[in-house]
Formats: sequence, C-alpha cells, structure tokens
Amino acid sequence: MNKPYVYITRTLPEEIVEPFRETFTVKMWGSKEQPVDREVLLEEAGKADALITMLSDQVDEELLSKGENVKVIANLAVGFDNIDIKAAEKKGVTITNTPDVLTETTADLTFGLLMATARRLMEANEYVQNGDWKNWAPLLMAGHDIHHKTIGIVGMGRIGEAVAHRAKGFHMNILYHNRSRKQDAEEKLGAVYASLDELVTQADFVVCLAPLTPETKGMFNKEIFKKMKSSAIFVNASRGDNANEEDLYEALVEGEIAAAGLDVFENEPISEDHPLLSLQQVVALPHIGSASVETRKAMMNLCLENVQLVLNEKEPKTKVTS
Ligand code: 8YV
Repeated sequence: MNKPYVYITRTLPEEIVEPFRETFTVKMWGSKEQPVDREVLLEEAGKADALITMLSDQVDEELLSKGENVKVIANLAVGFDNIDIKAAEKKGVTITNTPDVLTETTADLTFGLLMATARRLMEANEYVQNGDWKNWAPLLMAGHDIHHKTIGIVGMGRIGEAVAHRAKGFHMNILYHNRSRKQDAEEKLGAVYASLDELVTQADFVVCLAPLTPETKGMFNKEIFKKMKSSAIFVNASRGDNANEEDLYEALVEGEIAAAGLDVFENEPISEDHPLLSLQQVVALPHIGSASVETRKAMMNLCLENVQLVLNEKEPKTKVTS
C-alpha cells in the first residue's frame, strides 16, 4: 500500500522529519527562508493527504478545494489567522496548531523585548559597537524602570499569563484585558481585570498578546494611543494587524507614547525603509517570539505527530475549532 503523502511548505531539519518517513512520504519546499510558491502549494495540495503549513501560507477555499484528499493541515504556529477554519470544517479537514510548547519561550521573548525597549538595550549596544562610548555621563543611555511599574496585558491567554508570571517577579502591578475573566491569574498573580480604556490609561507598559480576529484587528489605533501615558511603552508580540502602524508611528513621533517594542508587523517581512525603523525609540524584531531551537523543534514535532494521528484516524493532540 502507498504511504500517505505529506507536503511541508518549508524545509524542516531532517532529524525531525526522519522518524516519520517510515509512516509517510514527505516532500518539503526547498527553501528554509522563502515561502512556498502559491502555484506549487496548490499543485502539491492536489496530491497530498496532509499539509504542514506556516503563517505565510493562506489556507483558503481555493487551496481547500484543490486538496481533495487532504485530511489534516498542521499549522506551525499557535495562531491560525492564515486559515479559514470554517471553510476547512465544512470540507471535513482537521486543522491543528502548536499551543503550549511555545508558551514560555514566547513569554521570555515578550518580556525581553519589553526590557530591551525600556532600558534602550539595542541603542546602547549600537553606541558601544560604533565606538561612540568615550565618556560617562549621569544620564547616558538612561531608560525607564520596569520593576514596580504597571503592566497592562491585552490578551490574557496562555502566553499572556506566562508574561504576567514574569511581571510578578519584577514586582509589577498587573492589569489585564481579555474576552473572559482569568480567575487563576487574579488569585495567584494579583492580576486585575480592566476595560481596554482603563488599562491603556493606567499602564506604563501596554503589551499586546491577543490573537488576530475581526474584533482585535486595528484595536490599537489613534484614539487608544492618545489615551496612553506619554511615558508608556507599547509592546506587540502577537500580530502586527492588531495595531494600526500609521497611528502607532504618529503616536511615537508626536510623543503621545514613549517607545515601542515590536516583534510583529502588518506586512512581514518589513524592509529597511519602513517608517517605524527610522525612530530610535522603536525596537524591531523579525517575528521571533517562539524562535528558540528547542521550541521550534517541539513545534515541528507536534505538527508531525498531529498529522500522524489524524492519518491513523485518531484525535490530534491540538485541534483547532471555530
Ligand atoms: C510562529 C507565531 O512560530 O505561533 C505563532 O502564532 O506567531 C510564531 O510563534 C512563527 O510565526 C512561525 O509560523
């Protein structure tokens, strides 16, 4: 009997894929950096029993109808805003994601980005590297305190809570805004629920960790930035589309907020002439929230396990439903 055919839209390390080659035939897009050509993906979907996709792949009605035999699509991310879940459900295609395995790593990066922005670490590093450090001055590269300040977490899911744990270690006051109340975070971490307006007016650090949905798209706009403290630092490690980039740029230029730490952008990857990169008070990262070797390997493994389970007519570990 022919082994099931699994198409992966990037090249994954052979050590991860190899154990699964016994169960399925695996083909991978030949680039570690470039997204798969849409035409190739559509053609491969027509032959595949399963797909492993990345955030940069649009899983829409067109792809789903080409993939007549596709039973499962495993997305290498916790987010799945690149996938039309309802259309997949209609076609009976199982969609899986990679929650849990990336929670702590993404929280580490988010907190690191917050710290790098508040304490101007990138700017200070560049200053030393450029040979500009000739003297000591009382306010040389002085940033803002983090400890005992107020953090406002928008999107208190798994990663939000893991960031709150880190914030507690820094003796911060924790506000959060979420679709539902989080009793555990309130009881164990002293997190206080706030409306978005209350949160943005009170927080020294506004950290966005909300998934991208029609409700969250553009939620950080002109009006919201205006309500923030002029000393506030905005950190986004969720999806670029949750913030209106033009409004963010204006808020930074006008001094309505002090700085921004961004791991995500509206259109990724961004080029070096992106307006936000012209601002010294912006720390920009190339969407590396979950990018530790250990975590990325765990995510890849989880995708392959989910594919294997579904192809064996078992429940996947981490199924996404609408
Ligand atoms: C992805 C992410 O790992 O999981 C998510 O939703 O945004 C990242 O952790 C990365 O973008 C690869 O798809």
